[in-house]
Amino acid sequence: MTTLIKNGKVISTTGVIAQDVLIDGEAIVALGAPGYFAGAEQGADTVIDAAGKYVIPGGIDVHTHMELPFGGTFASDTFETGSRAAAWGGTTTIVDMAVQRAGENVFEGLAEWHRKADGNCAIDYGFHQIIGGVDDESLKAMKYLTEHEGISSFKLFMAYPGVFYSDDGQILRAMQTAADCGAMIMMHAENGIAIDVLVQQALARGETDPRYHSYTRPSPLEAEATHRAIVLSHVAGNVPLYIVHMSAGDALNEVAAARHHGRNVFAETCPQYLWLTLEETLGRPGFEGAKWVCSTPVRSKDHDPDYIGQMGHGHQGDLWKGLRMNELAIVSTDHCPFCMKDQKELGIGNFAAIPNGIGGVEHRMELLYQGVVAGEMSLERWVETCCTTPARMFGMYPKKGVIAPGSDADVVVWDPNTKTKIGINDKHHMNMDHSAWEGWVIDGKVDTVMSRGTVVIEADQYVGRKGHGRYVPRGLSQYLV
Ligand code: DUC
Ligand code: ZN
Ligand code: ZN
Repeated sequence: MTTLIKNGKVISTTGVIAQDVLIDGEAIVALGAPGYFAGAEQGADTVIDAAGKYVIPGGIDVHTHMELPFGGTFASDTFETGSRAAAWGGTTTIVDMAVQRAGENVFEGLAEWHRKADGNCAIDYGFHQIIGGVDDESLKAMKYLTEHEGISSFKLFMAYPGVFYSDDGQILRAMQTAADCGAMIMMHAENGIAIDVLVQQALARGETDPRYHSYTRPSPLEAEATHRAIVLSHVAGNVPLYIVHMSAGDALNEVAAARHHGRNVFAETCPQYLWLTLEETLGRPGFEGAKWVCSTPVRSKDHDPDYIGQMGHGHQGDLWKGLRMNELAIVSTDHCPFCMKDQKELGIGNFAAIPNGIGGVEHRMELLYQGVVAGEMSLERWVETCCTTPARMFGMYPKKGVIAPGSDADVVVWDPNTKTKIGINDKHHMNMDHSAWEGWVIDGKVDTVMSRGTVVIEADQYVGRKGHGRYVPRGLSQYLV
């Protein structure tokens, strides 16, 4: 099977160039000036005319939670529904979080995640491993997974005491182990012990609405945990540290300062923190705000009153600046969908019982493209933060994340001239009964999506198949070498 994508503009981290792309089987074999492959066009099995469109590497979402057990229920997307929705949004690889909790065996947790994903995915997938119980056995497993299972990144939690939480001693031990074997530590950086006190106090005052979810997780508790994680990673031998779902300007300042001091510290943010505010979402009257309960929380449009840092642009302005300055290297989604019915509703009358999570795997590429339209970032930076750096950061480059000879033919044709309407009765393919982005009409549209040379989305149709997606064993992070 050969495919020629002609007349498009190929976007890479370094430029936007008119180029044709030749694909043979599962791989990209050559790029040429427009018309260069005219001789091969006759013999090509498929020709895609990308005139007026962009040709970009398939998106890589390095932070998803399909079927995550949380708050007495499970995230509502399976690998089948969630990976299909990802494809609809121009994402061709996800890296999901396999789970181990205190008292559980890491290998069994990982095996369960393989069982859930194997034969069900529309696109390729890899795993990080959540270590919710740091002990001798799980530390040994971290080394084994890095060396033998293609899992080179481990998520720890400074929040959720009694569920996934690790104390500072456990964190330090896990970081030392990661430093020994070259792995990356991913950190959920919120001071969960202090948050739990604020939550209990709020509930005792009768403050039960969804908006109290954000008020009880103020940004200094994200900044403090970020700082503490950075210090611990330094003590553990400058182990690579990646702060997940960063939502606050004061936390970002900690990352910027650490990077300035030469520390191996990286961070991601997510579309919800770049575009949504507490006032417009979580703060809606009644229970509707539950749709936007996630952790870290969506924040106020202004800095919190006790914000420590540069006043002025609000958290969102800080995050966009961080993306431009590479203080934020990646945009992921933290895709963790829950329906309102029977799931978010568990928290009626008690915001702390609302399952935490927003579904977004379908919309990351679309929503970040709005940053290009709004002048917040360049086309090149869009591709860098959503496709190329995720591959490099998590050991998948150059197989993934770039349009180059020899790379997997994970390619998206992007139409910048058409609009997309997001909403439950419009564009929406995640297994949810609502959309966090309901009614948003945005610029640009996913036109064609290829996963390893196979077209999975074309002409507003899903033409892929369950089981096409393969497990991607990953190497060590390539960002530091
Ligand atoms: N945050 C969420 O919003 N959901 C799941 C886990 C997490 O850290
Ligand atoms: Zn988290
Ligand atoms: Zn997460």
